[in-house]
Amino acid sequence: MNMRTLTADQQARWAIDGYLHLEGVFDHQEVAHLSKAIDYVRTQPGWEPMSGMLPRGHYGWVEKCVDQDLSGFMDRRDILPYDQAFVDLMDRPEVFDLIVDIMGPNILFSMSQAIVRPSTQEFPGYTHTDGGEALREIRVTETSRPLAMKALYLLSDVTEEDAGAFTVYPGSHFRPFPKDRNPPLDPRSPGCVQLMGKAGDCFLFPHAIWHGPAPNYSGKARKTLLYNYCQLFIRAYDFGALPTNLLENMSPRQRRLMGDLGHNWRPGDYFYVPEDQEEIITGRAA
Ligand SMILES: O=C(O)CCC(=O)C(=O)O
Repeated sequence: MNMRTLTADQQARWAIDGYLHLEGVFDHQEVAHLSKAIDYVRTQPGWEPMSGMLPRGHYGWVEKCVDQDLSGFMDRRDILPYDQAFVDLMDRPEVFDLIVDIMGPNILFSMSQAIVRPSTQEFPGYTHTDGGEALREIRVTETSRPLAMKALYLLSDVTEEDAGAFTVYPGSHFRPFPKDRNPPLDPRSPGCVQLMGKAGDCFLFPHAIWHGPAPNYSGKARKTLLYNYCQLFIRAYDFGALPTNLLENMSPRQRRLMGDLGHNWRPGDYFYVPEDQEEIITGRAA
């Protein structure tokens, strides 16, 4: 099976700017389905940040989202169990093929997330790298594969400034960033770009680029899905042990992406990959 690869133009953009914009990955129907699935997630138990109760970056179990208004804030992690469409999105070819081209085949699916950013004057946006305190200190060179990267799917149109856009500091994945500046650099500081896009578009970016959500003063909520991939020897964010309940309904490739190597754990696993790793990830094993 031939997988898609980056075009020469995409390779240059990835190497220089540090992100890619893929237009029209979902059609209207899919956007509507995924958007409804997010509304459903809001009513269900799951993992959410617990402001003031848990440290930054940690998620706790809630019975449902605190805000039941469909346009209110929600940040839900580990969304695969809520809808088969969320599982299928793990290796959707138009996007996944490019991720494999960028990262190579020895990868793990490490996080799924649904975020709703309401229109509000209260939230100024923020800028960060992904992966916590240690990963923030690591920038790989332009000839290296990334340690981790994300696909961000827009489920709302973002076609004007300060409407909850995904923002990036282009090229910041290769440079020291003035992260201790006071006040901190944010989505409205010079050098930051608010990326416009339509519902159904996708942005790809590595963990090391400085990025984050812009404020949303648009009058309407902005919905996104985020899917994170890392090298196989890195840990997943969303589960400490294999989520065996999910594996049953997954394809061999999806199971491998979850970290199911096909045998019980033994020393060396994840660093030295199974012999069929490339076949499984490229779909040639099916
Ligand atoms: O767009 C958002 O709401 C947050 C996206 C982001 O910064 C991230 O996934 O790290």
